[in-house]
Amino acid sequence: MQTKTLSPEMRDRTDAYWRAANYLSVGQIYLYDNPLLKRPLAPADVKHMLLGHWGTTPGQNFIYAHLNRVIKKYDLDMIYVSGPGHGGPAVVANTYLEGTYSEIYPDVSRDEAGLRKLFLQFSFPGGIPSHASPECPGSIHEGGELGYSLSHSFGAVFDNPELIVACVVGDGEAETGPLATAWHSNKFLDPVTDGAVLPILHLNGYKIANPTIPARIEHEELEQLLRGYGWAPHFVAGHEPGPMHEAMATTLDAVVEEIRRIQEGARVRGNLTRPRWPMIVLESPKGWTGPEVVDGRQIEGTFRAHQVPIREARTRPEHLALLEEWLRSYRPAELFDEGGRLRPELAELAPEGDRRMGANPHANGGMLLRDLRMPDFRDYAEDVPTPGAPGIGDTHVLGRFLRDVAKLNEAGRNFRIFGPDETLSNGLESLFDVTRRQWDAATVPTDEFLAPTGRVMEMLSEHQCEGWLEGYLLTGRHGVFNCYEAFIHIVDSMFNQHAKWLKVTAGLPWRRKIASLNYLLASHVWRQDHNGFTHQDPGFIDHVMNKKAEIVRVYLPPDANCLLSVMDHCLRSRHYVNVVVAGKHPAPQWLTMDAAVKHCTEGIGIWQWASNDQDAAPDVVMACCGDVPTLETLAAVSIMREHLPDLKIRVVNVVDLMKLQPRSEHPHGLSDTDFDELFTKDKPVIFAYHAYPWLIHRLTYRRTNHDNIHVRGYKEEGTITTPFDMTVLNDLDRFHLVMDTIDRVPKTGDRGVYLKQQLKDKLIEHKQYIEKHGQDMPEVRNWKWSSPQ
Ligand SMILES: Cc1ncc(C[n+]2csc(CCOP(=O)(O)OP(=O)(O)O)c2C)c(N)n1
Repeated sequence: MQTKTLSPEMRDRTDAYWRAANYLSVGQIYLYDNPLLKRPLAPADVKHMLLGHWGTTPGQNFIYAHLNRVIKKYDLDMIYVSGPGHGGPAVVANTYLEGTYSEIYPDVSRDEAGLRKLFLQFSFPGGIPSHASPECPGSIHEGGELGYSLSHSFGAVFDNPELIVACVVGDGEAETGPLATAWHSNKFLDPVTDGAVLPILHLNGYKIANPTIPARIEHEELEQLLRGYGWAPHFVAGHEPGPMHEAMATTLDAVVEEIRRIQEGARVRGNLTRPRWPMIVLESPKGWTGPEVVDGRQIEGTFRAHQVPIREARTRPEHLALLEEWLRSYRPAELFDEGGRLRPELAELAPEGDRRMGANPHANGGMLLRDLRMPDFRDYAEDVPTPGAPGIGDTHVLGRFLRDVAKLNEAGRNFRIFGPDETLSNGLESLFDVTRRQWDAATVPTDEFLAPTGRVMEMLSEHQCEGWLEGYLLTGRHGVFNCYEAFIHIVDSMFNQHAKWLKVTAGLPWRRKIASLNYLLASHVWRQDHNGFTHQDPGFIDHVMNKKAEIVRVYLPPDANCLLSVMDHCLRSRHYVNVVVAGKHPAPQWLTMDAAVKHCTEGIGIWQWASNDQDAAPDVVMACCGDVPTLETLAAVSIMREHLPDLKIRVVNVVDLMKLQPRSEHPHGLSDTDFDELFTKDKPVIFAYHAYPWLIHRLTYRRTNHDNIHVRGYKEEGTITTPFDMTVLNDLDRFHLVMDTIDRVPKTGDRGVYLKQQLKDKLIEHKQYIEKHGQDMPEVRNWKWSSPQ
């Protein structure tokens, strides 16, 4: 390398800083005591359990040290995302070296005692995890589950024009589906209003036990692949530290200047052609600077460097000697003074204050979070003069509200809607009255609603939508993910990781709360008219319910006014995952806005206008949860009130699913007294539920009347058919609900038996009718609730 970006003195100091980070990383994995190696390493200085990932760590330390240099040189506002976040020792070491770690955890001080704690706590009971976990300052991405680094990074830079996210992508991680598609994020970035992502593909060649694909294709093939994704890759390759420092420094200067050129071109000169953003491919040995050979087997530069290269240092003297040699190869006495403090000429290489990547407020997004400006959701109310008034489709009503949320926060640039090509399909078309889908690729005149800047982000990848939104939220903004109910399962695992992150950060006082992750699941199981069986799956709720009660909330508003009230609440909430399931098809409306606000605030309640048990104990409780189950329940109630007038019926509607759980399990849970009052201690409960029935049993199994709760829900029967037939296929229809009641309430007597016979006949009529006419019977289609006199 002929370039001279680094003076020899600067190169040596950068190398020393890197050695310090490497030393601290090895120390974290191995050392129980003797942190500065002031005496010969003894077996008792080594931890019993050796846990952690060395392989990725020296490469990340190298990157971090060089990023520090460009942050200082160009005064960059930069955060670091560690895709291979299993390299926790690297981020911990670097945030310690720059001082942020000790500011947050004063006990882990910048001296010998602090070093001992730093080493001991890592992967140790009562200590910190081995990943770039929430406990680690500067991290918004744990990287435990690989694949999301690039989408998180893009989420972070949307609407953050000054921010650059340096995103290390593991070459193994790059094989995952979410990461592979995340390269396309560059077609959505607006160089004027958004910041920049600098991907650094860490080509260290190996995963846990295999080579990586990007490392085993021709150089040209990799370059073409990345160019094909629209990037301008810069390669830094080698293993000799000296030339590598020079190459990395030169390359980083070039890419930072290129990013600035692109941004200036767009912002100052109005250049709107889609830029080819720069990225780096860093090709360095896995386990770089670690032991070359252990027990006759090559370690450095192979997959064997992935975790802990020397495993028996406590018990085998030759391993202990190797470990000591490795640690001493970093020459700790040159790096830290007698007291264990990083020498000042190295300490000054780190940026200062908030420019340190561990202290950058973007990585503790709650610090930057501002409330949304909210329109009054009551202004969007559907007019409901009487229960059963016709509605245009609940999400369409919500769309008008979200449109104005988008409008009111346009200037604040802190609210976005994400969806995999479904914002229109899910009924949120009103958004396009005021904003566009952000899109930086080519357009043709027949396109709709595309613009370089906009509040709606659509890419046909649920992973991207989720990852972008998470990155957006984690850096202190707000958003909604609208998705077909069935396909939200694609991000089950990403939801898991985010929920875990929220749980852990909720317990860290220095981490500020962030806005909730709001899912709007429309196009739900009961109304998949175009698509049928493949699109019918309400199981995301079951999945979500496994997570900590403090974090998850599930709402099934029965109509538009309830949906407005629920969504207003969700958008104002903090640090939750809110799942809201709503319909988009024209459907009857039940509650005035005033009633809806009360109902949603309570989360569950008796619908007095539909019940007739005010002056006597009910014979049956008809419970419902979800828009279609509510419709079928009310239709069933109307049949019973006409044909079985003596029957005392109580209608209970559930908006907030968590109300069903005991209070000891969920903060929203009803007390046993309240539950028993609503559902009685001994009367049959016919429960029509939106999703898989078992969940209701799971939530209520400790309640007094549990044996008497009979749940109807989706039981995996579906196809392309009429809306009513979907409920029939799953025994959730009004006729089945009435027949269930008759079976369980002896009081219905012979009248009940005759009614049951008529309803069985009706079900046959229904089948014959739909097979002939291709739509539901008029009495079903045109059914309306009429309040009994
Ligand atoms: C989605 C996912 N699948 C599997 C794993 C298990 N795993 C942990 S590290 C790793 C290899 C990662 O390789 P790479 O991204 O190249 O990182 P590096 O080599 O830098 O450690 C695997 C497969 C995981 N963490 N996440």
